[in-house]
Amino acid sequence: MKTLTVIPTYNEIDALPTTVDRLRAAVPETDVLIVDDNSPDGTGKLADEMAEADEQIHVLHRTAKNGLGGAYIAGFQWGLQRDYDAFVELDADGSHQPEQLPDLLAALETADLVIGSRWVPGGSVVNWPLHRELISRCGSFYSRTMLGLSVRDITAGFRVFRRSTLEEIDLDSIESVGYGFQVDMTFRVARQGKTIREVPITFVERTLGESKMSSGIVIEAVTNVTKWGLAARAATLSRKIRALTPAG
Ligand SMILES: Nc1nc2c(ncn2[C@@H]2O[C@H](COP(=O)(O)OP(=O)(O)OP(=O)(O)O)[C@@H](O)[C@H]2O)c(=O)[nH]1
Ligand SMILES: [Mg+2]
Repeated sequence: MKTLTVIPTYNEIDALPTTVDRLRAAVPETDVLIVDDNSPDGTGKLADEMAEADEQIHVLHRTAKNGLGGAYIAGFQWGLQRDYDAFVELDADGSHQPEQLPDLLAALETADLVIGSRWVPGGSVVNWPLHRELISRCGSFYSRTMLGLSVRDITAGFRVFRRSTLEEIDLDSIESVGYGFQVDMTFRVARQGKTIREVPITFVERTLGESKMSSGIVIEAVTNVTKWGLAARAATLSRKIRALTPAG
């Protein structure tokens, strides 16, 4: 299976080299695509140097900070124009352990989307402040309930998609920029009736660089989940009413 690991970056000059080195050591066969949003700290230039030294590393430069969702979509579109069979999402900041990627890839043999999960038995977080854990757990619970999904870690960003899964999603219609993007992707895959598997991972709080998490990102995710959940309920209700109404 030919795999592309997409790593979005914004100001990750300190963390990126270690993450990529660990990834190349743990899964040497994966190609890597770094999607940089013109980071002021020079991450894009560093990525170019890394790509020059390793033919399996590629870089996509975007002109402005446009959110994690937009970066992933651009990365997926780049890969879909090529012959990759599977697409990995991996943060640059060291929170996702590349050494656990083989577990996710193995699970893809019987799934269309694999999610590296903090909130299933065996999953864990290391050094995460309590308020972050609460936001994540509550966010997953709310999304799961609103959208009628059984996924435990719905905002998780360590994932593997089969090519066919991405091909059936209209990527241009994805609106979320923050981690609502992860919820949106999960919801769309589930609605296609595809198989989603969660694999336990150890999520480690970043030690290098700064978080891009903001209240705006949380508000965007909650607003969108509420909107999608209500729209899905309205659609079900109108189907039921139509079924009860005699034709003609
Ligand atoms: N290209 C691009 N990458 C981004 C953007 N925002 C975040 N990223 C990257 O996406 C990954 C996850 O971002 P983080 O800041 O770690 O966000 P997070 O993991 O939700 O938050 P923390 O847990 O606090 O680190 C990192 O590799 C970031 O550099 C963006 O606007 N553009
Ligand atoms: Mg992070």
